[in-house]
Amino acid sequence: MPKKALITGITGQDGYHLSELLNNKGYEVYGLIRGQQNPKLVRVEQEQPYIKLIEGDLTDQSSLVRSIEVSEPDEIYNLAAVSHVGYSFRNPILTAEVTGKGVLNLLEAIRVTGYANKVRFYQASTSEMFGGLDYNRPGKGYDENALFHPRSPYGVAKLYGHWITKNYRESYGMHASCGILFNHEGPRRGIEFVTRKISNAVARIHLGLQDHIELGNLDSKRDWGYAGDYVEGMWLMLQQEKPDDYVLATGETHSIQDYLELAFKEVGIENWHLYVKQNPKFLRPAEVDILLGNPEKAEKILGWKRKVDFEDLVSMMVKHDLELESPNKLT
Ligand code: NAP
Ligand code: F7E
Repeated sequence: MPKKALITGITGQDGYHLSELLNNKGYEVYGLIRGQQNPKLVRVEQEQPYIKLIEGDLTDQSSLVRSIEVSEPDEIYNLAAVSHVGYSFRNPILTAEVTGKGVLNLLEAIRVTGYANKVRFYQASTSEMFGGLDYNRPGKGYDENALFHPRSPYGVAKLYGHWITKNYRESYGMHASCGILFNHEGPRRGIEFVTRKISNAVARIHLGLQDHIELGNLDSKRDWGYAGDYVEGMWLMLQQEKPDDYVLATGETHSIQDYLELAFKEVGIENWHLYVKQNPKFLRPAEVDILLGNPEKAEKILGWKRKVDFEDLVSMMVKHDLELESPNKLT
């Protein structure tokens, strides 16, 4: 019998990569999809016809109960969230409902359906829970024992999701693990996130389709890896005998300016400053200045290590967008 996995957030970046990984491993993959007219439904149906889609929403507990009854999963990966930090400042209550309380809705659905001791559960925790302020170990980076100090409604909601998952592990003996993932990107990244916004704009500038890009804070630094590597770590967490929490990161940090420099170089432009304008619209009420992760525990226990480095990530994203935006593309 093939293993069965239920993935929430199936239409997102990680949902794409994780379902590909699990399908290749022979899993039967179920995906929760929300909304009556979700435009991403067509994309999933065309590109990943093997996914069995179940309608549901993290804020609607009855739909979560049904999704478990229908899929009878061995593993559940909770990737669904309001995930954009800037958006969470403008929509903090929705963010709390989905990204925070949504996790409880799903854990309760697991408990009331009698799956607490039958299923393995993954919660998508985040480096945004650290907040970049207590960066007191320069060079070493945040590990699983570092202090949390979230700096956005998103980070605060994720911290609730993190602790309620740990609480269900301790209270009901659930095999529930949290992956504290640092930023991971790739061609499937939403256009509203800075790396994809830049790679897409660089391609369009090169092709003469736009003449500049508007950005907010260019000084913040992130530990950027490739999403395809990180979903492997999620799966490995659920294959362990004991549930636990793990940081997945590259152990390197780079600024937005570093990313801009490499992305523009990819199309032969050395002086990227000429094409970038700062727009206060993209600044946040509070910023996470620097994130650097320490993945030693995941490397030691899970045998996980990122494969794609920063330079290759930037190059991969720009090349993809050049192809996507090219008027001569074959499709
Ligand atoms: P993403 O591309 O923004 O995808 C988010 C997914 O959540 C989408 O499929 C979206 O569905 C779904 N969703 C939103 N609200 C929902 C609701 N009320 N009910 C059900 N589904 C809902 O995010 P991602 O980059 O793949 O990240 C996956 C998870 O990891 C998220 O929880 C994110 O917060 C977390 N995370 C991401 C990173 C990163 O760097 N990518 C790092 C750490 C943690 P629609 O298509 O219907 O909008
Ligand atoms: O911003 C700055 C912005 O939105 C990165 C999510 O996946 O990773 C992601 O959150 C940095 C910030 O990602 C623009 O101020 C400048 O300092 O790409 P981002 P994020 O906020 O790090 C974490 C780990 C998650 O968990 C989240 O779900 O870039 N920045 N100018 C900009 N950011 C955006 N989006 N747009 C700009 O124009």
